[in-house]
Amino acid sequence: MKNINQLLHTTYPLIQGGMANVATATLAAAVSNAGGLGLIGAGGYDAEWVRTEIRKVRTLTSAPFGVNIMLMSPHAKAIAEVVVEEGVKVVTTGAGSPGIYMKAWKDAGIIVIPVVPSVALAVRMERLGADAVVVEGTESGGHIGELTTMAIVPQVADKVSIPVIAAGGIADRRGVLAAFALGAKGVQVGTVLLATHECPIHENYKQKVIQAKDTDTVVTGRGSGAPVRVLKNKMARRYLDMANQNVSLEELEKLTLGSLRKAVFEGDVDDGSFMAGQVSGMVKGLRSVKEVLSDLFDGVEAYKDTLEIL
Ligand code: TUI
Repeated sequence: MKNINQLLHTTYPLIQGGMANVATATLAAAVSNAGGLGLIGAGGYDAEWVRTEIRKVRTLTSAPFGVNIMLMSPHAKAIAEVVVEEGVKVVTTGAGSPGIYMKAWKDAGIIVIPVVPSVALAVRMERLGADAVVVEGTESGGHIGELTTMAIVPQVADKVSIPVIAAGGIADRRGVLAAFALGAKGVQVGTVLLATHECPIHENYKQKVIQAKDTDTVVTGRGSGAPVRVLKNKMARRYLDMANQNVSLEELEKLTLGSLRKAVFEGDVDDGSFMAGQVSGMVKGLRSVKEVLSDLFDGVEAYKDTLEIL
């Protein structure tokens, strides 16, 4: 089995999360230039936005990068075509099954890495021809599944023969080593990249992550079928109040992405939706992306023989 660095042509076996509205060409290029795989997060944007960002990232880095497609987006189908047209090498997907796009992507030679929250989905993705899976624990920020990284990663690793990349709850070298110990061959991180100089979000968002303590995230929308982990604030409380009402998935998506934009662009601490993972409490200050990646991987090689990694 190829390791992640061989598969993705990276220095570190690390993928950046596809964070909607956050993961622009700027962040993707910073992560790729630092030795990981940067991603453009298509989120709720349309296909032409994604095309522009793909072209922009190529002006900022010659290192490999990918595109994350949020499958609940009404633009998913058009974006699925744009990644082929633009010759994107790696696609990750979230919030659904990429089954209908798989053949076209594989025919185009794209490396496809779906993000999954369960064994059943991981097995389905392998059968569909996925090259690897990101297995995302409920510690993550944004749209999440039910299972913790600790519980789900080894269960998936036991059931698939493609490489497993762990996500959720990873913010420093201890998390990376834990992921490898659980059977992962790489990691995906998001929250820890929010508080970086290169991350193109409002200063208030960065400060909220830095100031958060361990218990400062909450999951909204559990009852609606689209649970989303955010930092606690007035907006989150309003969401929780909506839990007992019959809010449609479409409506929730609109509200989620609308309030996410308020957080990302306006730093609206009351009405914004500050998606972030449980490791926010470990993020202590602003750093460069390069510093974050060094902090995640420096010294990990010493465990190479024990953990069969890298
Ligand atoms: O997708 C994410 N995280 C996200 S997406 C997002 S934007 C959003 N907007 C409105 C509502 C909800 C989200 C913010 N954060 N992570 C990957 C992930 N994928 N987590 C869970 C899943 C998932 C869930 C169900 C993957 C597949 C799946 O399949 C269901 C099926 O079709 O069988």
